Amino acid sequence: MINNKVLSIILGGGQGSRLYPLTATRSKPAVPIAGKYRLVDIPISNCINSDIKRMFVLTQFNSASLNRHIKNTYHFSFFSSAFVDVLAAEQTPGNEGWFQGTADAVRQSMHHFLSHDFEYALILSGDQLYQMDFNEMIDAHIKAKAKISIATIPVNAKDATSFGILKTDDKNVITSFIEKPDASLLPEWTSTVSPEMESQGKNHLASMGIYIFNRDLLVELMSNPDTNDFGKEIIPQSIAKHKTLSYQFEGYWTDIGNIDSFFEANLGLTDDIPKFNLYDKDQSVYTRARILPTSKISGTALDRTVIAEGCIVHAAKIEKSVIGIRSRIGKETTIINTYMMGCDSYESLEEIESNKINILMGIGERCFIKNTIIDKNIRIGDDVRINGGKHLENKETDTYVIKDGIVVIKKGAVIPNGFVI
Ligand code: ADQ
Repeated sequence: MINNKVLSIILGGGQGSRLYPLTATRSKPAVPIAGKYRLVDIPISNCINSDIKRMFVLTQFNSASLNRHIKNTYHFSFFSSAFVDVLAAEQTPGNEGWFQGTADAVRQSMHHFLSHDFEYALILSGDQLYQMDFNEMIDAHIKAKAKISIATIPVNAKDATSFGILKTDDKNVITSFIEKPDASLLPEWTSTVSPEMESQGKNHLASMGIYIFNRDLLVELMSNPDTNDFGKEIIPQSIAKHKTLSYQFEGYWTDIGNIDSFFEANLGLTDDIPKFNLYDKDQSVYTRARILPTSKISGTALDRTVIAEGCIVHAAKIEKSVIGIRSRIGKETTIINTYMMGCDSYESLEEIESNKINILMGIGERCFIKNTIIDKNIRIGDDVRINGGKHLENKETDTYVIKDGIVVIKKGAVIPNGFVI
């Protein structure tokens, strides 16, 4: 079995603020997605489904919610060598703290990896939505006697400028690579793709930021302290010296590293046939088993809506929305195009009585909420109107942020009765 020779390294996020304010008080891997999961569950589940069970998650800071989630979710047998370990940037006499980039994150954590027996390092991004059997990629890597492999996917010209773009020879060996090329350069960076991809205008081959490195080569490359990033430095500098294979992936894959793509990917789960299939028994997505009661819904017209466990819903209408665990939604409220993350706990009657805020956790009565992400543990009063959309300008207040027309209500925010956005 080859997968016991693989160690997985999940890049959990830099200092970047592309998912702010969702990352204001938690590290990126802990951001809740799809009503009941966390971002980190995606790469971890792909590893488990591929029988790769030794994983490190590299993160800038050790958030309590990430540690709690990993500790409460991934229990492996006492006799198994499987583990998921979170490694946060450490301040040591030799460095000031933060990882300076993806390669620096791996470099600073090398001493943790090297105490394990492995031949191949599988490096994964922490902010992508996809289901992939890594064994096929590992097999292709070994068969080609490659030193590095990169998972690749055809993309159109509009997307190509956000990715590493590459060209290969007829044996899928990468011959040239450019990180996030300027649009004017794209005509020189096309590849031969399948007729189906060609018909969709997807004739640029993009790196998915998923890499396999042979252990010895990774050790060698990480000994150069001048390179901090895989896409900008390590990959472009390596392809001429070390055989680098392109492993073309055919399935659904999307980057969810910013508010806009995160919002779209979550709402995409409400499609009749979602591109990301949470109902596939062979590709389960794992998360914490919370032992919550079923959801209780009264008098609500539901359309293309996903509702997690433990909710109490009296809304008038919910359309194209994802409603997360333990959400409470009051009477005559309408919710459209919205991702509500839910709550970490229920309020007890004593808590409600002693609560001076006077607004219950969840969403009150007669509210209208559209094009909004509602972070965890919020209190939205009665008669609140939040109408997100392109007509709104980017803005930040104590309780919400508007980014490209999407309103994001901050974690734990209290929105008073009658408030309008
Ligand atoms: P980007 O996604 O722009 O491009 P980057 O921001 O470096 O690259 O992020 C890659 C992954 O590493 C993400 O999951 C991110 O959260 C994480 N990460 C970033 N900095 C980190 C740090 N300092 N510590 C820990 N984790 C960190 C990359 C490649 C492109 C490729 C795209 C595909 O550079 O070539 O096309 O991924 O999405």
